[in-house]
Amino acid sequence: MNATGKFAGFTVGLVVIFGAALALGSVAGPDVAEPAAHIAEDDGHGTASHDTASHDAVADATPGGLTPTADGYTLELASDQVTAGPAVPLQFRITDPTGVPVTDYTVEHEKLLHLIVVRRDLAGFQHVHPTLDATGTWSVPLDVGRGGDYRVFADFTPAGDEALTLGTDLRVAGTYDPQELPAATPTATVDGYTVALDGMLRPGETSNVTLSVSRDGQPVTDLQPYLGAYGHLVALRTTDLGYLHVHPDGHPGDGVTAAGPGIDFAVTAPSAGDYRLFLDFQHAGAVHTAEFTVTAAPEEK
Ligand SMILES: [Cu+2]
Repeated sequence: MNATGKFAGFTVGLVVIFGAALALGSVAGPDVAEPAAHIAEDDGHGTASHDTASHDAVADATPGGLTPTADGYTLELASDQVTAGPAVPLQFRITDPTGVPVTDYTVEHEKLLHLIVVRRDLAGFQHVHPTLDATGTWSVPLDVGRGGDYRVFADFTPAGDEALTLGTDLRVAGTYDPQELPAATPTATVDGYTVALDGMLRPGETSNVTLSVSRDGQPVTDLQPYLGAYGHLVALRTTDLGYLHVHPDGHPGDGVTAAGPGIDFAVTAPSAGDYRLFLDFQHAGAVHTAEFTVTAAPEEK
């Protein structure tokens, strides 16, 4: 099926659904803007329980994002093939167990949905926040300057349901220059910052990992909250791009958590092998992403 045909199907279906809802007089205007009340909850007392929940979630042996359908929800791209470019429009929707596009989401970390995109060789990582329209279609420009197969992860919580991460492939036509997985190193540099990783990943166990940020040899102690935390960590298993989204222990304003240089995470690697870690942090008004390769291996006895 070509892209246009698929998207036309979307639209017709939506008109029918909206028509039916209007006839019943029951349509509540889809809330496109992010509700301020939910943001306040996420910044406040709600965060502690959320962090506990996310740690429980990663303790599950199966990473997220391996399938486009889970718990009845499905991630559908309007088109699964695009041409390489610096701002390629991507459109998608999440359908619920009855096949209807989801328009109502619970804010997590200040956003209704987090979209992670990375090429299958783990190059070209991006973490973006698409906009939702009234029909349940999400839109965002992607920076896919090189060709290849990309994995698209939607990390979200449908209103009244559990958080989940769905994943699907996006084929990008263009020159493909596959990269070797960078070797495992304890430090990464990005935009003039050095990030040092302290800790080991152990398969099937929860490990404490500290990522410490410095610039020009000086520890950075004025990290800025980004999406309600001092750091966001995505770990992808290199064999299949199994997805772990890990939040730090503690949060800004809890009276305990320092604004750097160290950011502490509890990470549960579901199996032995290589992982690529992507740390988003904010300093001096800009967001940076540090990348590491880490090997999870059992402790030598
Ligand atoms: Cu996000």
